[in-house]
Amino acid sequence: MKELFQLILVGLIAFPGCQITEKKNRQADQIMAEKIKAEFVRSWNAYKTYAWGHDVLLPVSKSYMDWYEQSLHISPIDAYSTMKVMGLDKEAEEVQRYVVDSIDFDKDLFVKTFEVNIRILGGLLAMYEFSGDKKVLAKAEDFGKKLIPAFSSPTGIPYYWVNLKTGEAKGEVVNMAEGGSCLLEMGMLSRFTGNPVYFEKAKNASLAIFNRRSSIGLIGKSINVETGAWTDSISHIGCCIDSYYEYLYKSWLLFKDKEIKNIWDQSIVSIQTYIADEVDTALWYGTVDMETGEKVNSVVTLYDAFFPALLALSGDLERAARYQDSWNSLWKQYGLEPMVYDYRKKEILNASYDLNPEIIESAYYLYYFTGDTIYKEMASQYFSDLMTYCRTEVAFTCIKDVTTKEQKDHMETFFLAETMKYLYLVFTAPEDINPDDCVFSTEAHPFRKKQGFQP
Ligand code: DMJ
Repeated sequence: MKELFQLILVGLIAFPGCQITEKKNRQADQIMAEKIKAEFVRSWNAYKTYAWGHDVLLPVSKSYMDWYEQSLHISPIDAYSTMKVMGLDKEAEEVQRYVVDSIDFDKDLFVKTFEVNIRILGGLLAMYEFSGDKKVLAKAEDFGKKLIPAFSSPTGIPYYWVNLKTGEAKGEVVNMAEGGSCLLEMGMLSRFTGNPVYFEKAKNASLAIFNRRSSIGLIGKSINVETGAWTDSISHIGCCIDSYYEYLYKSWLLFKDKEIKNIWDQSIVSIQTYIADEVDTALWYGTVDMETGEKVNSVVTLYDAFFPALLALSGDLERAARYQDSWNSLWKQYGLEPMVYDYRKKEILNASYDLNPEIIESAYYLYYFTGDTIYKEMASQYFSDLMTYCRTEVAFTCIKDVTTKEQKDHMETFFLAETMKYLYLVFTAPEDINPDDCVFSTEAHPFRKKQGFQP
């Protein structure tokens, strides 16, 4: 200890300038984190004022909408873990009480299995992990049980829709993200309840997808869950397949399942061999035929910008940095990212931007793993552009066209769950909330890695 003090003293005497710069940087980060938190609170208050009890805030008309005929309260459940990360305990407690006292999922509604799994089940599990409230776990288990009938297909890949009351499941064609992104939530439910069935169902689904891979190790975009036949045989890493890959690697980190790790190890080799696309000096990931690996097109969606984060997490910092550069250049060109883009033709195919988090998520992981301030600068730029183009009188809204910046009237629930959380985490480091201590779900709900029940 004495030696440490001596060292610090020598450092202070030798490099006083460094100390001052270091302090200034810390202060600047703190100011940014507080600004982001204040914007989160402003948006949350707008939700409470204009949309309380409903799924989504409409931040221009100051109104609300629900996903289905009845509300599932998606915004507050999705936002809770960000509140805890930001230290907003009063707000978080209010949501927790509301979930326990007033939310009943026993509703005769067909819901999208994938979407409610990542937003509602994931949100409830994070709520249980932060609060330790057994009543919250009971809600999560009740909700998880309601999703189980979705896995009753002949292949074990979940149906698109499931009825929360009757358990009827339907919708036999699903994409790979919808079919293969339940591992984290179902695995955490198994860990918390001690009942392995949830993880087993999710794992079967991922295995069923992998077992239908082509001879070159690629999977298609969508499948019939009853026949197991591919209904779209294009292959890529982006929208509609993305979180299938994300959940392979992340569930290895969380549950140490070697079979799943083996799927990831094989899949990433095929991805880098066939899907990676070098264009001049830039790295992109395009679309290929799953059987032959031949290029089909160079169309990407802004969801694909999650991939640098996954590359960084899995240790491939070089490709992660190169791919993030490609996305960052696109963002800089428009001040936001377009939803669909052709990187060879340099042409926008869908100009909307829905407050999506992926590019920010990747900046966060890259900053965390490299410490390179270039990623902090990127995040500052993204926040500043969100403030300029997406901020409304009361909250933030999606954009119809990134070239004109015309606004829509919708604040996605993932804006509170993911976009604001990752922005905040770039500038501050709450204890235990980082990619070493936890695994963030595809909706950015942090699940701690600490050893417990292994499903
Ligand atoms: C989120 O709901 C999740 O990240 C999902 O996996 C796909 N992307 C949206 C946000 O863009």
